Amino acid sequence: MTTTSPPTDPAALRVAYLERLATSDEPGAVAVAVGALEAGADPEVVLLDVVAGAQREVGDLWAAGEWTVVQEHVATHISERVVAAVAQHAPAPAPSGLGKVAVACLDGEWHGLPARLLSEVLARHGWAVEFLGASVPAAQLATHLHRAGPDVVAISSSLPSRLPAARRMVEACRATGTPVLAGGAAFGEDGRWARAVGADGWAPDARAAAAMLAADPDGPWFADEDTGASAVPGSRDHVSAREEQAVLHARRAELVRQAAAAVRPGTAGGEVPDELADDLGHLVDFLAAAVFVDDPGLFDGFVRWVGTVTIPDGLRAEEVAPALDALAAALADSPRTVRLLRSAHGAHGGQPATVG
Ligand code: B12
Repeated sequence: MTTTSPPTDPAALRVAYLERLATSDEPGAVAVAVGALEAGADPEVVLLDVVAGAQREVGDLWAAGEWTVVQEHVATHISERVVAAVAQHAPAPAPSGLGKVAVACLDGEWHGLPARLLSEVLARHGWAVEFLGASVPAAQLATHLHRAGPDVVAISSSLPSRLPAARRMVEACRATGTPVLAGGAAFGEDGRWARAVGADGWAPDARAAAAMLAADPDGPWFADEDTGASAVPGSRDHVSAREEQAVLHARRAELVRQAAAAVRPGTAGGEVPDELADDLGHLVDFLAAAVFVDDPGLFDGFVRWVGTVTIPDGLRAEEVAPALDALAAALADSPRTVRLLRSAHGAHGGQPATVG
């Protein structure tokens, strides 16, 4: 006897939804979501367990090389439309007076859908929400906060490499006196890097954020003054971390060329394939972010990830170790950075080349 799962079962809906994304079937994807709502599904479940759940799987399929970046783009566009269809079919209630929240992605952060999902959910919990979208420059955000005067600013990022930008955004928001709530994969599984950049609070997902803001609409939400970073702001350690991060930032293009020449000698003095330059650029950006928050775990995590991703012409698993060595040789004057590069070999399951 075959058992059919109820029309509101999130796991079954996610499978059906992903099938629609896989065939670029926008009307079909909208029908899965609206059908679930009509069957009594909670809009939050459709947004967070079906759409967001499927989007994570889209990311894994892309990283595994099973889906192209174009398929990911088409799927994400359809998911944006489905989020709009859910909002139209099951509108959020009028704001309940809890307050006003502005939701913005960090400068250079193009993952707007996570922040959009957060905005939809907070609106359902009675907040007056302003969604400011992807890649918002910190200075413009501060001007907007002065003008619009929200009670809370929610900053979003999916890439830990954007943490230096997060610090700039927190400082810009702090100058307006607006409490800063941070979230998204960029800030680490336990939010430790939200502390490190000085945010007033962090939540793992939209549900937790809504619950936290309902319990305490004003913040700050981090209980203690522990910034989580081992380097006390202004201390020698902190300054040297910022100096080494600035070196990585300033020398990014040159370091990418040097690492490319080391892993693919044929590119020396010539063109570096875009995908390889892109991956090596991310390697330098994640290294700079790890130096910035003084956490080797951040860079080790990226090195483990980059070794598993199959991007045609991108950095190959066997090229990671020589790239780490080339960067260590080029950055010999940055002791903290070299320490992270050497420890990352372990995360990649290898040994650093003996220098000298
Ligand atoms: C769609 C997508 C894109 C789209 C984004 C378009 C859009 N409109 O969002 C585009 C094409 C722009 C893109 C680009 C890139 N992407 Co992309 N992307 C994705 C993908 C597949 C889905 C994102 C999504 O829809 N998320 C929606 C749901 C899933 O997000 P969520 O995290 O659950 O959101 C919740 C929480 O984070 C939280 N939250 C989020 N923000 C906030 C804020 C606050 C204040 C709070 C409290 C909570 C909170 O609440 C949300 C709702 O519950 C992810 C896969 C993934 N696992 O996320 C990869 C992914 C994030 N991308 C990745 C990468 C590498 C990139 C690129 C660098 C690729 C490249 N080489 O160019 C670029 C970087 C561009 C940039 N600088 O931003 C990697 C990151 C890996 C890593 N090591 O960090 C991922 C994980 C894919 C993978 N599996 O490897 N990407």
